[in-house]
Amino acid sequence: MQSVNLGIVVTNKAEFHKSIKSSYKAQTIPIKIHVIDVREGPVFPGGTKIIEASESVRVSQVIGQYQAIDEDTGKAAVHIKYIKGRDPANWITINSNTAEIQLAKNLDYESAYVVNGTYTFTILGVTTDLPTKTVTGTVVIQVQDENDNCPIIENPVQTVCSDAKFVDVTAKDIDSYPYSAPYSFSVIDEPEGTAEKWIIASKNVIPLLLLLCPCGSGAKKGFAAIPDCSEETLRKWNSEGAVPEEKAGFP
Ligand SMILES: [Ca+2]
Ligand SMILES: [Ca+2]
Ligand SMILES: [Ca+2]
Repeated sequence: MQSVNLGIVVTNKAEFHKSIKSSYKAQTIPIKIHVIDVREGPVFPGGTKIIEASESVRVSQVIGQYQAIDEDTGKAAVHIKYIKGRDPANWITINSNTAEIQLAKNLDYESAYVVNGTYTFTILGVTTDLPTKTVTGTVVIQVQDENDNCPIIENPVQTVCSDAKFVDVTAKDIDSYPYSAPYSFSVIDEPEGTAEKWIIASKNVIPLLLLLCPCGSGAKKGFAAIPDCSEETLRKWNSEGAVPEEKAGFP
């Protein structure tokens, strides 16, 4: 709106004298208001943009665009450059002309920078004509988890005595459900015949193990290393009773 036309009339609040009452005629005084244009400058529509992107999105791929709007025209702002604001993990590259958002690094759902599945950074729009104005927009990336981490056995080396009835085996996986637990366990048949001796009773317990203590190293507190692997020695060690030093025939 460049100008506004108004009309006003003026009269007394008090009633007119009867001598002029009949002759009074309201006279409209026109007033024209010229509206002076003031540059509002650009704004990021909504102030926040939400983008969905998977962990599997490749580096350099454009995942979105967040252009500022010129409030005077309602269209994409011109005479503006875009730069990155706060980007805590340095994952983002901004195209200074188009405000396209590219990945500088792979998104990582498991990163400490991702909170409740979202990564937040800011984009700045700086006008190139004077007076310079800077506007800030916030971009929230909703990172979609992928199964990009293998589960690992939490206790890969365990030392137990040969009369142990079972061994607990647990696994962990830093992905979220369903890319972590529940797990599937299986016993590798190495050496051949091993798998037949083990029964996986539940998802994380392997009972009824026929397991001999490893020789030499690897013994933990509560267990002692067996000096050698001869069958005779193992048989003695495998019986209940005193520690090896007190057993007859043990060196
Ligand atoms: Ca990841
Ligand atoms: Ca993942
Ligand atoms: Ca996983």
